Amino acid sequence: MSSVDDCRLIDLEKIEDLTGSLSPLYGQVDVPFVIKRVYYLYDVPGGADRGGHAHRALQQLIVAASGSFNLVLDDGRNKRTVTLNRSYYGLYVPPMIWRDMTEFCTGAIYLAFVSMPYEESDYIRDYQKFLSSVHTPASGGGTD
Ligand code: T46
Repeated sequence: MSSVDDCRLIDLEKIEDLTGSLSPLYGQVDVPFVIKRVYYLYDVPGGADRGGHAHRALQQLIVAASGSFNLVLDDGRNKRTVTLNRSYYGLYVPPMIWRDMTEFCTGAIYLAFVSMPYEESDYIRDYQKFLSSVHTPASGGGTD
């Protein structure tokens, strides 16, 4: 079962010159999975909160491509808040971590590289179900 300590910041390469900065990212090199999908959140109203779910199997690398936001990570026993505000850090989040995204600044862009196509059945959106799943021995997240 994943723990919030398994969520780790990964330093991405930063190539900079007077005209700006660029960070390349390779699946299975910078992130420990094959990248199957990329999505991004934008036009999030300043101060808004999103998230409120866990993924049964999905792994993610999350980057603040612009601006800042917080990720509140919860493994069912411990919580940890990580602020992302630099585009050359990625936060790796393994499966079965409940996450809330809070305090988006105006103009923030949340960029995610993930290990699976979109599948609603991979989401746990009920916190009590999440707690039951992580507190059941040998649970892989179960089904709804
Ligand atoms: C995560 C947090 C931190 C799609 O149709 N395709 C997609 O690839 C995605 C990501 C979403 N959707 C649909 C599903 C929902 O009807 O877009 C709607 C909003 O998605 P969701 O509830 O997942 O949005 P967030 O911002 O709560 O969650 C997102 C990611 O989905 C999720 O993986 O961990 O950011």
